[in-house]
Amino acid sequence: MNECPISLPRRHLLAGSASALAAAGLATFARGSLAQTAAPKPLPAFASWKDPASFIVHSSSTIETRRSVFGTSVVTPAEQLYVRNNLPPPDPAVVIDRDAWELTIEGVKTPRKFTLRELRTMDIETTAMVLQCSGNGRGFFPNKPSGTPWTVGAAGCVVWSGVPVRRVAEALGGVAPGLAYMTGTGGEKLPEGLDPLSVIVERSVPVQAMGDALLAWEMNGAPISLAHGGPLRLIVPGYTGVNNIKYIKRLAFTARESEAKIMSHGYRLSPPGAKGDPSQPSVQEMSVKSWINSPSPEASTLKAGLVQIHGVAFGGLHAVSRVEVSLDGGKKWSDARFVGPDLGRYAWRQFVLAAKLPPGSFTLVSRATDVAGNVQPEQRLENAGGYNNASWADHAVNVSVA
Ligand SMILES: Nc1nc2c(c(=O)[nH]1)N[C@H]1C(S)=C(S)[C@@H](COP(=O)(O)O)O[C@H]1N2
Ligand SMILES: [Mo]
Repeated sequence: MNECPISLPRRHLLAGSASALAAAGLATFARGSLAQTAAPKPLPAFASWKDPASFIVHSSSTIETRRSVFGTSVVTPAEQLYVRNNLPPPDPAVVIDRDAWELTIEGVKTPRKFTLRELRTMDIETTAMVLQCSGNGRGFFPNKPSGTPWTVGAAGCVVWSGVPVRRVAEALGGVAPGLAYMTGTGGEKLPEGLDPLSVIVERSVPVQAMGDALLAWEMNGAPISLAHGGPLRLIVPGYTGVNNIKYIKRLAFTARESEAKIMSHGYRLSPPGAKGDPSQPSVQEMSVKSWINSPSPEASTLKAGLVQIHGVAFGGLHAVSRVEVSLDGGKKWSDARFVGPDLGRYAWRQFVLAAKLPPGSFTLVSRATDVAGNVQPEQRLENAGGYNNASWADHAVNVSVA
């Protein structure tokens, strides 16, 4: 009780805090924090193990990676990966006794319940993929759609390990005939007094998406944290973030799409001004996209000379095959070079272009092409929710060189 918890001598703690810090040689620290007007929001408890300097904390459930933080070694470390939760996560006890987590499989010949301990006895697979929120890039929409104004940081490239969904389905006699969807349900506790369908996180994807889907318990070489959906998460490579159900408790092959609001009305591509409804296309597959991370828009004036322009590029459902970079906002383009290992069609690739920049102003943009020949578009597709922004023009980085 009398132990001083930090290394400052006890008498300094008893004095006024500013003078105590001055005595400890930390006066600038004290001044810095006093001068700060709007203090940045802290990380919430369930993500407190992350690196605070890497994020823009929009809210306790929307935490964006800073553009300047993305490195060039392909995989996004867990400490720097964005977080998006529509509901508070389950009790942390679920990631203490991980093996006891239960998942029900329905819509197969012999439906049954598995514990995670049982799933671990099946043949595993590992997949690298881009996890990207459907609303990444929403911050560039001029009509300011409601929702988090993410720029580029609601995305990361993540490696997942677990059992392939198709293997589990085969073990249970196969998907029952005529079922067109794979529906995943999150295991969060639902707030009381509300219609469960209005809050539950339940999403359906076309049944073909099961081909490369995983029931994963490991992320980047470690058990999946509570923040990222541990103990068990559905991974649907090539599909936007929301289709990758955290804390999955039910995986069902179904004749129809889920009637949960997050499926029927949320994540729909509706015209500006219109509300989402089941007649509008659903936000599911990702498309070809790239952006420059360095120099970042957060950087101050650059020094004239050689600059390594680097960023990330991915094809969504397809592998990315080419990235071009322009220094003049898209008039002239040069091929960039891919850097580092190719982790497969669903992962992103890092690219770099070395450029000698004289003093002046530059608009740096990148444009990716996938193996199917799809080229990243100049313009976004306008929609009320601000989804699927792949516009290369929107992702431009303006720099001044002196
Ligand atoms: N059970 C459940 N799964 C979920 C969500 C959620 O709120 N609950 N959010 C989805 C959304 S909108 C996104 S963008 C991703 C975010 O994944 P991350 O927090 O691991 O980055 O998880 C998806 N899966
Ligand atoms: Mo999302």
